[in-house]
Amino acid sequence: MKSPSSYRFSFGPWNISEGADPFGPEVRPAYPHEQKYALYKSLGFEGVQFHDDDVVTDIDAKSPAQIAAEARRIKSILDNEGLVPEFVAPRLWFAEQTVDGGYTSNSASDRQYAWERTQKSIDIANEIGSGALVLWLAREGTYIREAKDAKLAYERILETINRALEYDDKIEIWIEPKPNEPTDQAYVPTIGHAVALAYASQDPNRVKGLIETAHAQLAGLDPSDEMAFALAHDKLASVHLNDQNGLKYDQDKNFASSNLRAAFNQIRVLEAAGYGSRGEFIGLDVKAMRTQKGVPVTEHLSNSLRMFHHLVEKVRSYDTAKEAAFREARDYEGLELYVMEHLMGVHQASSPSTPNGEVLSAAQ
Ligand code: GLO
Ligand code: MG
Repeated sequence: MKSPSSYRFSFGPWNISEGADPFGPEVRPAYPHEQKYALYKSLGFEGVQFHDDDVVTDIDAKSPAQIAAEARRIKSILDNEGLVPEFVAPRLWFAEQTVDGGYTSNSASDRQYAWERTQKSIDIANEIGSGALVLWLAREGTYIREAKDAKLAYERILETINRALEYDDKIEIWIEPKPNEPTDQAYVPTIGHAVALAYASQDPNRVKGLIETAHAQLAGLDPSDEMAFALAHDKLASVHLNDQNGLKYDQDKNFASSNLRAAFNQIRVLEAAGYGSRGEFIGLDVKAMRTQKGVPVTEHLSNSLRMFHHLVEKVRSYDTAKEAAFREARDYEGLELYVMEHLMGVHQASSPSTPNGEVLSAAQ
């Protein structure tokens, strides 16, 4: 088993934010973008998740040569800080041309813009030394079903994936599914959809998924089962651990803060599958509370990481022989009590019982 320190952690610069929400302005002055890199190591992170324009600002106004030069400059900052870029994601939800989506827009020129941003993102990934393109398909969906031809939209998404695989014969494409927000209904809402696209693509080995806890919860699904599905197909390229309190806007709460047991189960599934042993990152995608004072606010990152480490310990001290005995006896009441008391740090007396109520010795 790996020690907790052998996990590698990443977050994106957007996770250090100014605290604006749709109901009010920034509550903290912006922390200069390029000074954020210096915070990573001391917070316990080594990977940087990037949007294309986190690397190259004002990307639409720049030539390919300017984009490459700017990307190389950021790469040298990363090298100096001892950081690695985890992925680059085209930010296809900000520009005027992506108001109605990128790859699935009804406008041919907007689709062309989305493709060009995708090419630029792959070029940037190559310059900074990342082998992965993340597609969070933010606006690839509809607010009303009649707005787009959904079958055509799915065909267009697959066509774009194939185009990207052809454009670069090494890049991996990691799809980050999310069921809603900013659209009412997003295409590719779950990891099942993403894995289906991977298998349908020209090079299934290079198309994988990135599962965010909150996105699975927003789809009404259990994040650990979603992770298990991807792992069973060897398609879990990365995770965005965070949390979510019920079905509402995407909250990006601190990992384990709302659903402790679900968080335990995510780590239980990741650990059992040896996730991370091929260098996969544990990514966080957490937002600071708007109420938090200070500049920059980073407690949400360090606290989430701390909870991750605590839960790794909980997974490693979890008695799997006991679990097996409870399963054998089909005593899931007993198993649940064991799990709950284990998480609470309560001394456990519970053991599986036979249908007659006798305590099974194997589990004692
Ligand atoms: C939003 C997503 C977003 C992505 C990021 C990388 O809900 O989680 O934060 O992770 O854009 O693609
Ligand atoms: Mg995310």
